[in-house]
This record gives sequence, structure tokens and C-alpha cells, in this order.
Amino acid sequence: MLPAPSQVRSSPFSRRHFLRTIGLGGLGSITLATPRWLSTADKSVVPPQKPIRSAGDQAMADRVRQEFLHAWNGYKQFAWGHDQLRPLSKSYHDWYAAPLYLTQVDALDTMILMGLNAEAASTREFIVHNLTFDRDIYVKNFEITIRVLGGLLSSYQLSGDKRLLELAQDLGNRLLPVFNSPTGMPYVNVNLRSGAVRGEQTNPAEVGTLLVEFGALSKLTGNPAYYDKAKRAVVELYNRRSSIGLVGAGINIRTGAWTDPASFIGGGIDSYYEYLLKCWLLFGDSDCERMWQSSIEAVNKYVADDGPAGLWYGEVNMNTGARVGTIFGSLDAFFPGTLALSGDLDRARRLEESCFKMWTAFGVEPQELDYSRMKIAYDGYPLQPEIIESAFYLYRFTNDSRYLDMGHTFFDSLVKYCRTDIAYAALKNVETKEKKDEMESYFLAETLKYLYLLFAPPATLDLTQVVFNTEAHPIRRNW
Ligand code: DMJ
Repeated sequence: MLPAPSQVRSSPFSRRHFLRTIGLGGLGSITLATPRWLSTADKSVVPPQKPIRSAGDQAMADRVRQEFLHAWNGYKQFAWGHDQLRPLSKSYHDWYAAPLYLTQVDALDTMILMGLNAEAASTREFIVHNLTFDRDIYVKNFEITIRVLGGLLSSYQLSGDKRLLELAQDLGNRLLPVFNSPTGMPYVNVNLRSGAVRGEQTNPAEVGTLLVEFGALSKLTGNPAYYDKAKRAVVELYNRRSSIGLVGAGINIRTGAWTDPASFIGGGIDSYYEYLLKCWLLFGDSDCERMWQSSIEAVNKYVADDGPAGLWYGEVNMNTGARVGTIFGSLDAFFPGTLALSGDLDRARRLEESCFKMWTAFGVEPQELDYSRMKIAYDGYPLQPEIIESAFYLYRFTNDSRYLDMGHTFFDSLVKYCRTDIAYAALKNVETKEKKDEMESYFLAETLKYLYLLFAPPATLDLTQVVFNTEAHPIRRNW
């Protein structure tokens, strides 16, 4: 059975879990000095790779926009005012006892970028009049940060509507208690009304995927608290890396002890690495630059698996570097994009070729693949965006039509296998193509946004001016 949506990106769901504790890392620690979140901003920082002006493909961009509208209209007809559409039963699903309008908030900036102005305006009005965070519900900090806080901040920057920033600030204040742990690393859940926290067993992605959103909130409101707390969390995690520079898959935020020594780049760790790079690019934070540089060196040394079957990233023990698995999956496919953004186009291109093999071997990529045998290890496809996100970055940085061709393949497969009469549905099984009654909000926030941006003229979004959060919400870096 697939895990609940809120679990999917926070744990390496089908991987083995070891319970083992290790000591602190030996590559040197980062010490947090007096907060210097304002002065560290270096406006000269741009992505190491300069985007190239590419032609795109307007006709394809228009087709993607049409498919966005198809899915959006299904959501509006059957799930309006709720978190997510159930595309097969034509009903809806709320994550918590009260809806937080996940699909509306997540999809709003996609509508703005696609020029769907009337839809964007009415959705924005709905959000500002109906969304309240004064709810007695325990929410998952990671998911609500990347989807809702990130979505509100990005739509605020794109629309200039201050009411969205006010909502973001209210949400940020209600999430802040997660950082009140003995280590400063965040609890997993927080009650939006009372500020009570729970959940001390977490992973690097949940600890380290907060600084883009909380940092942007600091920059936009002038209150450094958000930046400082999210930064401390990531530094505490980084300082616990192993002596060979890797992080594990599970950590206890109260004790600071690792609970799972498996190290990889996929779900549960993925966006920790992504944000080390992006926080450097977005804020010019030199601590983030150093943490990114030393981390990527260790990942490329130990986790990368470069052989005759191409470049893959598998699973190793964080302490010894010994290989313990050859699993790669749909979530890992964000990594070519991150490598490309960091300037490593060679690895980025080769890894995207491996990802493309993973997609074309079955018609749609599986959530987990044993790449040593090209056998499926976990057979669902919940409409994930990562492989398309990577094609988008690679096209912007290389202008190589190979990535437009990949985009055509992704688009055709989505339409062929995931489209329903009212929207789009996840796949239960990529071999049988049996559908599942689920359309995650990130399908509209990320999957279709990156596909649109891949084909649209580059001027639609200037990549030198923004950094995407991990939910594809662009944050403008003109502080
Ligand atoms: C998104 O919610 C985010 O990209 C997250 O970091 C992991 N991936 C999912 C979609 O697959």
C-alpha cells in the first residue's frame, strides 16, 4: 500500500530502516555567529550556469496550459474549497480536519505564470477571504512550509498583493514553535492554534528544507527570526554529518542522534542538498555555499555509482561509504536539475539520461527502481515532477533540443496514461498503468509548471532573477 501523501516526501518509505547512533562529524563544524542575515546578501550571486536564450516551443506550451486547465477545472467542479481532488471518484480529500486549500495555494503562481489572469484573480480572492490558519490542527511543518508558505510568498511577489504576505507571516509565526527543540532542529508537527509540537523522529529533508521559505519571509518582513531559526536547524544537521561528510536517513531532533545510517539523494534527504545550494544562490549566504560544496563532494565520491550502465546515485552507509543498495527513483530525478544549477552540466546530463531510461523502460517512471537490474522496486507514479524539473534546467542551461524531446515524451505519457475525463490521476502501478484516486497539489504547482516553462519562451521567467523552492514556487532574489 502507498503511504499517505504527507508521508511520501518525508521518509524513504520503502527503504530499510536501521536504528543506529553515530557521533558528530569530523570535517569541521559551522558555528553560528551573530545573525548577519541582512549583510550576507550578495547581490552578485547568480546561478553558476548562465541560462541561454532558447527558442522553446510555443505550441507545446499552449498544449500544457490546456491540460492545466483540464485538471484545474476538474478540481474546481468536484473539490473547490478542499485540499485535493480525487479524480476517479470525483470527490475531494482534506489533509486535516479543516482544509488549508492546498491545491489553490499551490497552483496560484502557475496560473499567474501561464497568464491565466481571470482564474488567478478569482483564486487569489478566494484565498484571502477564506484561508485562516487559526485552526486546532496538527500540521506537518515540512509540507505546509513548502506548499503553503512557499506558495503564498511566491504569489505575493508575482502579484504584489500584500494580503498574501500577511497570510504568509501569520503562517510563519504559527510554524515557528517547531524550532523550540533542544537541538534547534524542528519537530515534525505543530498545532496551528496552540503552538504545541510533536514528532521528534525526522530526516534531513524535513530539517533542511525550510530556509528558502523562512529566509524569504525574513527578507520580506524585516524580521530576522525566521531566517535565524531555519538556518540554525540546517547547520545543526550539517554539523552532525559523518566523518566522510554524509548524512543519514533518520535523525532524532531531541537527542541529535542518527537513527538510520543509510545515505542517498532521494526522498527523505533530497531537498536538504537542494536547499544548501539554493540558499547560497538566493541569499548569498557563504555558510550555505561551504555546506553545499563539502556535501556535494562527499555525495559524488560515495553515493554516485558511475559505471557502464550510466551514472546513477545509489545507497551507501553514511559512516563507511560502503554501498548498501542500488535503488534510484522518481524523487531522485530532481538531482540532474540541482547539478545543472550548480554548474556541473556533465553529471547533470548523464544522470538525466539515466532518468530518461527509467521513464522509457516502463512508459512512466516508477517510484523506485533497482538500477543494477532495471527492475521496479516500488511501482507507483504519483504524478511527480522531478524528472521534468531537471529537463527544464538542462534546457535552459544548454539549449539542447534533447530536453525538449524528453519533454514531449513526458507530456505524451502523462496524457496517455494519467489523464481522466475530469483531470489527471496518479498511477498505482506503472506496468499495468492502473490509476489511483489521487491528484496531489504538486501536479499543478510543479509538474505542469515545469513542463510549461520547459516549452515557453525563457522571458516567461528569468532564471537569473529567481530561485525555485522545492515545490516549484519561484522566489525573486532582489532583497
Ligand atoms: C514535492 O512536494 C517537493 O518537490 C518535495 O521536495 C519532494 N517532491 C514532491 C513532489 O514529488
